[in-house]
Amino acid sequence: MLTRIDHIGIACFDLDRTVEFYRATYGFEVYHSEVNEEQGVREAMLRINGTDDGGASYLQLLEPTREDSAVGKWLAKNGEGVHHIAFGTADVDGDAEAVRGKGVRVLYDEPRTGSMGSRITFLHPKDCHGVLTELVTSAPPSADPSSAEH
Ligand code: CMX
Ligand code: CO
Repeated sequence: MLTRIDHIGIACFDLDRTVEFYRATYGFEVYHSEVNEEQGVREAMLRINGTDDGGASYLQLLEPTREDSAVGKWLAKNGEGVHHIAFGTADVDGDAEAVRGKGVRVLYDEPRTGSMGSRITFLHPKDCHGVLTELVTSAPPSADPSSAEH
């Protein structure tokens, strides 16, 4: 069951400048940052609010690490902007299978590693009315290697 907006993914050309925009304009601070080579992104998570399922909602700012990555290709075509939305669930495997059973293409056979040790998968935007949609199960706090220092 999808219980929150986990994050909104925003593609940018310059992560540091975009982080500074969100800090200077709204006062949002970086909660966590990492490079995910599999996804081809350098990213910063800005925590916006906690949610009543015990999780949180973030902005995920994304700079491509290579031109042929999903975000690199998208930026070249569209410029900066909202790239995807992500719903949080306690069971990404089960929810991905349920969605697949409804005829929506799930891009990965098995969830992969996302921000802060989460497990993620994606639904094809052409099957979701033009919205690239991610499903996320957060790592339990103790299993998140970054939780101590973010
Ligand atoms: N939102 C909406 N539509 C999108 C899209 C997006 N983010 N990305 C691509 N599309 C559309 C394109 O506009 C194109 O439509 P048209 O044929 O009408 O022009 C179509 O989908 C195919 O796009 P493409 O440029 O040829 O790109 P690919 O098919 O090679 O890749 C996708 C598209 C969704 C399969 C790929 O982006 C993907 O695998 N995404 C999942 C992984 C990802 O996005 N990782 C980065 C984020 C990591 C994280 O969140 O942690
Ligand atoms: Co994401």
